[in-house]
Amino acid sequence: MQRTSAATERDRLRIAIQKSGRLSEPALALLAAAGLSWQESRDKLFYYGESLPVDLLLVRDDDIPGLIADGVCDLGMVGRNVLLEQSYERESRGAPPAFREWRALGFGRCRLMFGIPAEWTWAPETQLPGKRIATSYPALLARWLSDRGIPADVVTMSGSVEIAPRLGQADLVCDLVSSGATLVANGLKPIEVVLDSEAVLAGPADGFSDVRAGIADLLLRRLDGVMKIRDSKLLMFQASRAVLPGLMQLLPDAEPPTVMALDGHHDGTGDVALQALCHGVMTWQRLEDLKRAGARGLMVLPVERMLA
Ligand code: PRT
Ligand code: ZN
Repeated sequence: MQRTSAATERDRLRIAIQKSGRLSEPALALLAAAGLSWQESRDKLFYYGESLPVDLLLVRDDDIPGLIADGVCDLGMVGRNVLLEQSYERESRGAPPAFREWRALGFGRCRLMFGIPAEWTWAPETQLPGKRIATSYPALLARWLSDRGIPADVVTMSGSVEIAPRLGQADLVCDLVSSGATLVANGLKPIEVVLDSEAVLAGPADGFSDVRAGIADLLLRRLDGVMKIRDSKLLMFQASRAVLPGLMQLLPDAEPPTVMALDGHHDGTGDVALQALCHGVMTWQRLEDLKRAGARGLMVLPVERMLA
């Protein structure tokens, strides 16, 4: 079942996803939501597509861009940080572009940031020259530095970057951050975003010219549909008309809302009930912000299907 020479395989699409890590589950969930189902190989490294001719290869995330470049896989789901790092690395040695981001997937969000000693006040142009910066993303960091003409030493490390300053291997770090807790626990403060990252669908720099083009098109359309509705919620609340502009500012991701006057207030001044389809994640924090801004009786309803 598992063919080894993918380069000769032209009738099925093969997607690389992370075997075990932050991106594994959400990648599988997204593909499943797009209607894909599989038969797993015994070693769980290869999933044979049943509902569509789309197979999965489960690998280390760092291998994904290379697998696309080599034609072993057609597409991959990988962090933008990994994809861009390897693109810049290829570029720096004059290799032609072999992969690019096809879609942002909306999960695995994080930021590549500097982590500096807590007592520093950030002044990169004057502070960084001659400093040693530990990172697992040397090409991304080198580009950031050279864009600003800052001569600093890039110390490449494959893991545990955050402890480098304590061990005296570096003066500061440039590392992935989500909550920032790891940096803070190591006496560093996160500052300056070098890259905003999330999982992306990566594909070859050029599209496909055989039957895989049609399969990839179908898959992309389904993924777009799933992503559009994934975080969408119907938000309902009441408020006085006077505070509506302020409330709408808190809802930049909302479609134009339906606004209904509540009984006895048809003079354009009283209270309204409002419903709006929101595409961003409706967190408790956002609901609390809306409440503070004057929304009452807030309700968040799931959206099952949408046909525009
Ligand atoms: O084995 P394999 O090589 O496949 O896995 P991996 O260990 O390289 O990858 P994994 O699963 O750790 O991360 C995969 C991808 O998830 C990364 O390339 C990013 O695109 C994305 N991602 C999202 C993150 C984080 N969030 C994140 N927080 N990757 C790493 N981290 C690290 C961070 O650097 C810190 O050390 O997690 C730690 C906790 O972060 P804080 O800021 O919340 O403390
Ligand atoms: Zn990795």
